[in-house]
Amino acid sequence: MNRLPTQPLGLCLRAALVVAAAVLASGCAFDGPMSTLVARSDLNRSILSVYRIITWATVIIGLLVFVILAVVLLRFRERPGLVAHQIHGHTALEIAWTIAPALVLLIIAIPTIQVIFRTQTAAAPQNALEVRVRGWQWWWEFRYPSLDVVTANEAHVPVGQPIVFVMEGPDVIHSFWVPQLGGKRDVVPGRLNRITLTPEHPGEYWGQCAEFCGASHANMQLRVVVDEPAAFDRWVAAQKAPAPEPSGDGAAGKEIYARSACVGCHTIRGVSAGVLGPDLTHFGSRTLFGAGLWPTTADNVAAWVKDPPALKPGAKMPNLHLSDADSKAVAAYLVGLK
Ligand code: HEC
Ligand SMILES: [Cu+2]
Repeated sequence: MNRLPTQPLGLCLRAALVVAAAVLASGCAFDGPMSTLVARSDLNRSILSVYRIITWATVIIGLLVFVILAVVLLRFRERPGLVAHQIHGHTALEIAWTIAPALVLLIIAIPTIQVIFRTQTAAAPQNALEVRVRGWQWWWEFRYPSLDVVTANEAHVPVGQPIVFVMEGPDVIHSFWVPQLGGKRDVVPGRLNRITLTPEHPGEYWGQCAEFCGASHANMQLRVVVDEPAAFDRWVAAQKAPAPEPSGDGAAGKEIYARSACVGCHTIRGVSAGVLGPDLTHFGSRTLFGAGLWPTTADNVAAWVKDPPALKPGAKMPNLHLSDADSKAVAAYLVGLK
């Protein structure tokens, strides 16, 4: 029999690949902030239960196949004097290998269909808190109709209460996705999609637009902050309060804001009522801006106000050519809007 000569270089290469794959795999974080394997809501727990059933079913089938393969390879390996014995058909075997996969599919299908129905229910429980999610190119708006609160990119919700996120698409298709709280839901213009879930642990959960929507799709992040009920009530009260009056640099910034094009796109209650950009009434209370891209510091905000498209490709907020001094003053005003 002809055998391929063992190539030392090829072997080394293969060994190196295996080591590299192992090192890479060890870098996978199963509990990272964007991991779907961490269940922090009832919804994600039910999705994970389906993952688990499918993983175990495939692991068991995989092991079984490899064991049978090994036995067959060893028992029927080439030996002198061994002649293959031809048979034709085996009714019992054929029935068995038709029924077994059907059973496996049934075991997977029943919980999967149950969870699909459970996650697609249109009716939210009576005590659910409604959060209207608007996906804009390239930021998120959150409206709380029952609380009269509007915010952007950072939604707060209370732990233990059912939340119904209702998706509205003002421009193109986006997809709302907070992996630890639940699956993705498309945000489609002309449709109201819903996702209902009960957050089960306080914390800060990361999200990301999951449907390609243009230049800054990758920069369209969000946060859902799950608060204890008392902390949530404090947040609501603070958001409903009027915007604080600025002093010093901030007072000059307010004047510049009020006489610039800003007022056409942004709302600061009592100052302006634009609707094309994020509501800035309590901008300073959000830890990040630009859809999760930068910490809300005076320097970052000044850089943004000076030239948004330079910081975020395609940004729908134009460069208004403010001077350095004016950008700083406006930033001081905005960061003070706690
Ligand atoms: C043509 C409409 C438009 C004008 C004019 C405009 N903005 Fe914006 N602004 C936007 C949009 C849209 C965004 C969201 C950009 C993004 O995150 O992709 C935004 C984002 C911002 C943000 C970040 C908000 C957040 O929570 O992420 C700040 C701060 C801001 N604008 C301040 C200003 C100031 C100050 C002015 C005036 C100097 C101004 N904007 C003028 C549309 C506008
Ligand atoms: Cu997107």
